Amino acid sequence: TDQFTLDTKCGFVAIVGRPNVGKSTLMNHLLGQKISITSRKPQTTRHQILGIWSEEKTQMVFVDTPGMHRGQEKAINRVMNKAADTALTDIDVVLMVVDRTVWTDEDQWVLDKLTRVKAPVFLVINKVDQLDNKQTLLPHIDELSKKYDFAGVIPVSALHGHNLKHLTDDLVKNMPAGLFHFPDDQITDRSQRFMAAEIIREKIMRQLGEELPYSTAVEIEQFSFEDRVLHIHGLILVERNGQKRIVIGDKGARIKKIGQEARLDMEQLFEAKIMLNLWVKVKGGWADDDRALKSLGYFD
Ligand code: GDP
Ligand code: K
Ligand code: MG
Repeated sequence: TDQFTLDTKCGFVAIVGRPNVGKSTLMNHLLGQKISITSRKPQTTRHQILGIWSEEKTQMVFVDTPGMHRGQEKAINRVMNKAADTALTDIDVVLMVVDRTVWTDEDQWVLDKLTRVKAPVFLVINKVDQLDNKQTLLPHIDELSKKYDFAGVIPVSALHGHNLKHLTDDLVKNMPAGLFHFPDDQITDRSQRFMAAEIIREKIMRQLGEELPYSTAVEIEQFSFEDRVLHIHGLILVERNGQKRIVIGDKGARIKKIGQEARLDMEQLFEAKIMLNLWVKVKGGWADDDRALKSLGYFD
């Protein structure tokens, strides 16, 4: 019999790049689901998140990484860099994402880290929708192609989904034979509780001023179904009293808006009616405290 003939492929694809080039947006669009939170602010992604893409014979497991960056001062930065490094072992393809026609020192720093990776590296030039002059793209692709022996250089718009089919086809070709690692209807390795906390954090990142988002964390205290309604209690942790006032806003307007937007995303992702309650609590210095990070799930 041919019962043992392996006709499926499965592999891991790491998405790397400096902060804000669109790694999480790319993963979400490849999956057709919002798995990883995104915002205009660097360091939105704090955790390594798997996004699982399956079709009949192929499964690709995308690893969205916190952006690689050089700042090591705070514990949270160390953890984020470690997560990005870990993503480079045991992977079959690397997608290095860059922004349009700019190549920065940080891009070079990321590329230098990739020289020890054995897997093929595809360069994804993202945000081409923002190019004023499309003529600059071809010479730029030529120039970047000389920097490294890339398996391919692919211009895309992650936000608008341009050219992503091309990218997916190239990736599928590079997947090794193997059994699926996950059930074909699973889209991420993270729990629904974790996803709920991330959605709340995304709304905070998007709605609040520059200084605040980095000193915020979210804990889910309750996540349970009652009468077919999903009841979620989220605790927003900030470092100072002033920050608490900002998150709550004038007569509670800000936290209400954060809650409304988060609830809409949750209803879509969990396909359920949601009752969401949010609280804000001051918990000093959590971003620089390994123990606090551990309790929030930043360490395994
Ligand atoms: P990451 O830090 O690399 O994960 O970047 P994000 O995915 O969080 O994206 C950073 C910002 O770039 C967000 O505001 C995205 O909406 C935006 N962005 C991502 N991809 C594109 C794109 O293809 N075109 C445009 N115009 N914006 C994009
Ligand atoms: K970002
Ligand atoms: Mg990200």
